[in-house]
Amino acid sequence: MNRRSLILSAVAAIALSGAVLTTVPSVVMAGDADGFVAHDPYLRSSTPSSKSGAAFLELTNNSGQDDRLVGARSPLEGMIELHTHEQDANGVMRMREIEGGVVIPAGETHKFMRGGDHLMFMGMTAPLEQGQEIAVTLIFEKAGEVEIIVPVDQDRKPDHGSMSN
Ligand SMILES: [Cu+2]
Repeated sequence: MNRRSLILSAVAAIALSGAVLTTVPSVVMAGDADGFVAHDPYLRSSTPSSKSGAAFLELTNNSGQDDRLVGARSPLEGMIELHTHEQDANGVMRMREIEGGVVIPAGETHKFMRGGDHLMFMGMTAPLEQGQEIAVTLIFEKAGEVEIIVPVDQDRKPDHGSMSN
């Protein structure tokens, strides 16, 4: 609850700044040249009945200015945190929340990928269904809210730099 209220107050702060939420949030599909382009998004859970999952995508900033992804939400129960993986002192890879959001400079692409940064879905109350399409709202510091569609793909294998399915 604590983290959730923190995120909600962050969103409220953005709204109060007047930068966003004064209009209907823009819906940006892959290929929109003027905002953020989400390439190949997908969401999966580690086991079919898991109450948490992770979403991966490549996010390109075509907005013309540096920006920062500060949060995300979806209609699913629970919440979404921005996570990354890092090695602890014992050499074990662990997930942790990214403090302060993810900076994406103008014209650059940030990869949310297996073993790296990801959108962590926590506290889900129903299992993800293969092929289900989730409307995920990405919240940017400057661009405001951008909705993308993220399909559930439980079968997706990690990419290893090659272009394959
Ligand atoms: Cu995570």
